Amino acid sequence: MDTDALKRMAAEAALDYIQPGMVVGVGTGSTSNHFIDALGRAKISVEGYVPSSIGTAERLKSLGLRVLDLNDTGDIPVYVDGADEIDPHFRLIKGGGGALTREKIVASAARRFVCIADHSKDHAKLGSFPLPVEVLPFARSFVARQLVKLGGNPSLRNSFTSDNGNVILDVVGLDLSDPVAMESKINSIPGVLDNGIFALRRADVVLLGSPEGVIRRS
Ligand code: ABF
Repeated sequence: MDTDALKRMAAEAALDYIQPGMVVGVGTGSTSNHFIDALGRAKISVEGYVPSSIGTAERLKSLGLRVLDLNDTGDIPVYVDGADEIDPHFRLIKGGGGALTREKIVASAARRFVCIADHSKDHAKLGSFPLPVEVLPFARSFVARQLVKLGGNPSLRNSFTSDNGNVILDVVGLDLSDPVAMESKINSIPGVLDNGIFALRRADVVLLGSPEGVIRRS
């Protein structure tokens, strides 16, 4: 089975967590796109969807699904999104698609975070995938120097502006053996909006598409 089919399998399994009347947070990326398409087919009578990016909002709208503003909802019962890496404690690296800041906000507003991915995202520890850090353009060079002091090697993502008007530094070489500490340390650098470590708000449920079927962990 190809990777895309495995992503679709995980995305469709996430429908089990959606109940009528809910407000549902929706992630960004190719796996989340499969989830949106599955929502379009399932036609569950939810209250609406809070998107984690402009792209996700557009895809939801194109399928006639009701998009809500996070400022108009209370806490969200469930958030469904993909990841770039998942560790055994459900801590994640996200942000390969550049939507990490809004993704973390919606995930943090959610009572349950269901992470959907193909099984290649399952890792014994975090750190192979370059860590995305969203940075105010004004602070790019300063933040890059601070990341070097933390042991990282940052590079500017080419020709990319986030939905929030910012740049992304992709950082390799950081020691992520204590993901909570590194998440906090990076976010304390002035000029950093957020980084792609999801350890303070990790996933609650992980659904992995594999050739043997969907692996469910919670
Ligand atoms: C989003 O989509 C991101 O946080 C993550 O970078 C990416 C996962 O990519 P895909 O679903 O396309 O494999 O969830």
